[in-house]
Amino acid sequence: SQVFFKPIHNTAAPSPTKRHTKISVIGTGNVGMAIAQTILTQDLADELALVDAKADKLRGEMLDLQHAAAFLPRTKIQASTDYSVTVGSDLCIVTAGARQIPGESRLNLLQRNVNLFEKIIPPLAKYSPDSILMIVSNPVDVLTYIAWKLSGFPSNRVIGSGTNLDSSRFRFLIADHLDVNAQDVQAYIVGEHGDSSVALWSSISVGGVPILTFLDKQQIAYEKETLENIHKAVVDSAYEVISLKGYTSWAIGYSAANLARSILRDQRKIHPVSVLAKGFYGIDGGDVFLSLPSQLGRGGVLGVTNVHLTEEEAQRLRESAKTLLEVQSQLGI
Ligand code: 6V0
Repeated sequence: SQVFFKPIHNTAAPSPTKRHTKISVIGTGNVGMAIAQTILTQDLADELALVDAKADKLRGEMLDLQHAAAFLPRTKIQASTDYSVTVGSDLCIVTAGARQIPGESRLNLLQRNVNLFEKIIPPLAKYSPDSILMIVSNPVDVLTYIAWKLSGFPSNRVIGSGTNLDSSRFRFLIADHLDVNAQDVQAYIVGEHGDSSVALWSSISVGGVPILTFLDKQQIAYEKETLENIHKAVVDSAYEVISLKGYTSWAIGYSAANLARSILRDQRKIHPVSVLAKGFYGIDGGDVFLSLPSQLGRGGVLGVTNVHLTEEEAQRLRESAKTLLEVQSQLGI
C-alpha cells in the first residue's frame, strides 16, 4: 500500500476497537446466497467464506458477489469446496441440503440430510471450535439436534433458525390486517418450524397494547376465526411461495441476517429460534430442539424467555417434541 499512499507519520496504528468478524455460509443455493447477500449489504462481517459441493457454481457466486465490491461495505469474500476456508469463523450458517426426489419419503430425505451433515459439521467444528452454529436446512429442528450431536458444542452455541421466519410472516399478516407497521407488532410463533408450529395469541401486542385484552375491553368479539386463519396463512405461505417461484429465499435471507446481527453484535434481543428445549414447558423424554423465544448474544443462546403459555399451547409443544423424538429415534446416527 506504500506504493499508493505516503505514510503521514510513523506512529503505529491504534488497535482497532471493532472486533474482526467472520461468517461462513455452507450451501450456496437459493437460501445460502440470499443470506450471504443480506450479510454483505448489512455490513455484518469483515470476512465471508462460502462453501458448497459444486465447485463451478460456488466460484461463480463468489465472483458475482466480489464484483459488487465498489457498492458495498468492505468484506473479504472467499469460497472453496474445502472447509479450511472457514477457519476461525465466529458464526457458521448451514443451508446445504439434499433435494427431495419425487416419491421419496420425508424420512428418507432426512436420512440423506443427516448423511450430508456428517460431512459438513465435523470439519466446521474442527476449523472453528469457538464458533456458533446456525442451522437453516430443513427439517431444521431435527437437523439442529444432529448438528449439536455431531459438533460436540455446548447447546448454547447451536441454534436453528426455527420459527424466526414464521414469526416474521405472522407479524406481517397481523400488521397487514390492522394496517400498522410489522416492527410494532410483537407476536411469536414457537414450536416446530412448519406445519405444527404454535401461535402464541395471548402474547400478541401492537405498540405495547395487548391485542386480545384490548379487543375484549372494547367488547369487540374475539375474532378466533380470523386469528386462526392468520396462523393457517403463515403455515401455508411457505408452500405458496414455493409453488409460485420454486423456493423461498429473500425472507429467510433477512431472517438469518437478523439472527446473525443479534449474535455477533451482542444485541441480547429475543428471537424465536430452535434451541435445546428439554426441561421447558414440561418437555421431557429426551433431547429435542424446538423454537422458543430465546435471548441471543455473543455467547449464542443466553436464555429462554419465561413466556406464558396456555395449557393447550404447552400441550401442543409437548406433542411436537414427542413427534420429533420419534423421528430422531429412527435415524441412523
Ligand atoms: P438449494 O438451492 O438446492 O441449495 C442447496 C445447496 O446445498 C446446493 O447449492 C448444493 O450444491 C449444496 N450442497 C449439497 N450437498 C452439499 C455438501 N455436502 N456440502 C456443501 N454443500 C452441499 O436449496 P435452497 O437453498 O433452496 O434450500 C436450502 C435448505 O434451506 C433446504 O433444506 C430448505 O428446505 C431450507 N430452508 C429453510 C428455511 C427455514 O426457515 N429454516 C427456509 C427456507 C429454506
